[in-house]
Amino acid sequence: MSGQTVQVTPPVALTITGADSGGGAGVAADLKTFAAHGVFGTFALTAITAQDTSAVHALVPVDPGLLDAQLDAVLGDFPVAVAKTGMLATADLVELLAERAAAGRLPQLVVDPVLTTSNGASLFEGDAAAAYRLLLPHVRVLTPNLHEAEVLLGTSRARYVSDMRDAAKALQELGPEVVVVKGGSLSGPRAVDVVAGGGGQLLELGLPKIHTRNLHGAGCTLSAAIAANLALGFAPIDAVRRARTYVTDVIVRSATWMLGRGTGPLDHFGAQPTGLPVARRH
Ligand code: PXL
Repeated sequence: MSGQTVQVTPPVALTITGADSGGGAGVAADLKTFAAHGVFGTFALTAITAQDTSAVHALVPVDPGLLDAQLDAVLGDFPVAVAKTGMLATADLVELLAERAAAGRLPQLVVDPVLTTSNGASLFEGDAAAAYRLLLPHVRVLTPNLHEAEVLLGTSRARYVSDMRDAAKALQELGPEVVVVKGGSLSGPRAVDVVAGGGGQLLELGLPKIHTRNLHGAGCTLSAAIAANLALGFAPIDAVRRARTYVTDVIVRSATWMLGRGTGPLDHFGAQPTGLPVARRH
């Protein structure tokens, strides 16, 4: 074999999401998470936002034709193992993706049905429930937070883990193989996620809440880590467990970061390399 180079194809994931100019969420969070897992990341942008750690100052969705062209380019050239969605911006773009998914073009689809930023700013225009219901039959893993679960189901405010169990089961009936209802916004010392898996199995996964000002992009990071683990060959429930561990580590490591005046971003790659200037306090 002397003189010959062995060529390898790394696992490839595709994220379909928005651009956050603050670098903390959306495509930036997803590509960093893929890279941290050794997965090659490709993307199709749904929207550009002018955004920082406190607010969304401008938001422009892409034209459906431009989203389609990005999907054609990536899916035509790369062996995409997993596709994931984040901010889809408009009901029109969700419907376009539902058509592509129904045609079998979005493998092992992970859907994070993003409707707002972590600061509560709206990132979606149109009837989210009607549009997402077209996409859900083609979904491998769905990761709503409590608010998103309520919007998709048309139910009122969840207060207890038992409400989350009901929501996870009801969402699973709309098509996804696995549903992860994220309960971080419920009061109490623990962050509990309810996972509806195959065969009607319901799991409650709890972790102590971490006190930090830096959670911008945590939802994107969880769903991207699930997608990365699927691309690496893990089964959905194992991918969810591994992704939760990754996100928890990242949040713990980022708690000392001081970036921006609002909800700060996450450190996807661990401690800062030595020799770099230390971050200044504002
Ligand atoms: O924090 C969620 C978020 C904010 N901004 C953009 C995003 C997302 C999640 O996908 O894409 C642009």
